[in-house]
Amino acid sequence: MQDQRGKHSHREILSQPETWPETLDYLQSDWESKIPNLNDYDEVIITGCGSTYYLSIWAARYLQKTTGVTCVPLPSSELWFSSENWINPSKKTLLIAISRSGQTTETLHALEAFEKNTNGTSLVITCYADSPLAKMTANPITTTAGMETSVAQTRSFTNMMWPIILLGEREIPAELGDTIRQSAQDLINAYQASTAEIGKHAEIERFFFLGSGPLYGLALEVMLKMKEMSLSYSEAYHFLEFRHGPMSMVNNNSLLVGLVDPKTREHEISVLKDMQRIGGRTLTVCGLGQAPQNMDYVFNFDNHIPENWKYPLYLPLIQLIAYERSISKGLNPDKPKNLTKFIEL
Ligand code: F1P
Repeated sequence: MQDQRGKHSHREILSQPETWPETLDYLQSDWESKIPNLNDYDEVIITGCGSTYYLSIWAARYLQKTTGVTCVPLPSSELWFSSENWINPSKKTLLIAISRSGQTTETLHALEAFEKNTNGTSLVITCYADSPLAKMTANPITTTAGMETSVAQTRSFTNMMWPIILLGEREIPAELGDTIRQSAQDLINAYQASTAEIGKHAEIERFFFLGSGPLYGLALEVMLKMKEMSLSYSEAYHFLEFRHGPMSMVNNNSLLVGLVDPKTREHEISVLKDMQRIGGRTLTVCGLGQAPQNMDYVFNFDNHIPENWKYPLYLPLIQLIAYERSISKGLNPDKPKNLTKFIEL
């Protein structure tokens, strides 16, 4: 009997190069001409739970960087229970509510609370067009190419990133679909063997994911993937924050995964080198030619993708590491321990 463990997760992770152009085509035809302009608002609140809360953290920093509008990420429960702590009634606010399933109770309540307590505007992003959350607003963004069977979010997460990038960039570069498909497939072809080597590496027991600016939200997401899929010791920090205490946990069985930003690359590589000196191994994820010699592992993605459209490329290979580790530990990444696809209260 063939081992069926993780077959959905594996297929869904590897399908990202094909699904991303589908979502970009959908956005180009249905949304590019009418995507809301964040500069029409005084501030933006972005909310979700678990992976989609971490997506919100990435989105808030990315959108504030690209539009200059104040963007605040919140767990849905914060908005549900204490919207008055977060919403300024004198300001014109846009709420972006993100949920793969569109069924998470907290996020449904968060949207209700927002609409009840403000006269703000809301925008829903979900993978399921027929979900309760999608039906709560007149015009949801439905990234249906991200629908998935596995419990841990993989292609759903990266497909829900594209509408956020469009909100910042306002238009999709010509031919981006083909370029991003090729870049993603090249990444997987080049490093899939390394993801298996790292995933199965018996001497790696602790994972630390480091990212700054928008990449901190992605560091949180891959930290969660490693926990959900492989029940591993896994933490996430802003890059330079790691020296201020958490580095005390680095030992010879640690892997430091650096999601390197070209702008702050020098300082970020310096952190990774410091961790090598105290026994940690390093995985550097960055653009071509941005990693120095003697980093233990390097995942380079090509520089042909416009800077602000690169973010989804940081995820598939680390999702594969979590998948490989799960399988090597005899687990089933499709069915993480104690977890369901969404939390219904
Ligand atoms: C949110 C979520 C997932 C988590 C688990 C439980 O789901 O917390 O992030 O991985 O599957 O549900 P959603 O609101 O994005 O559907």
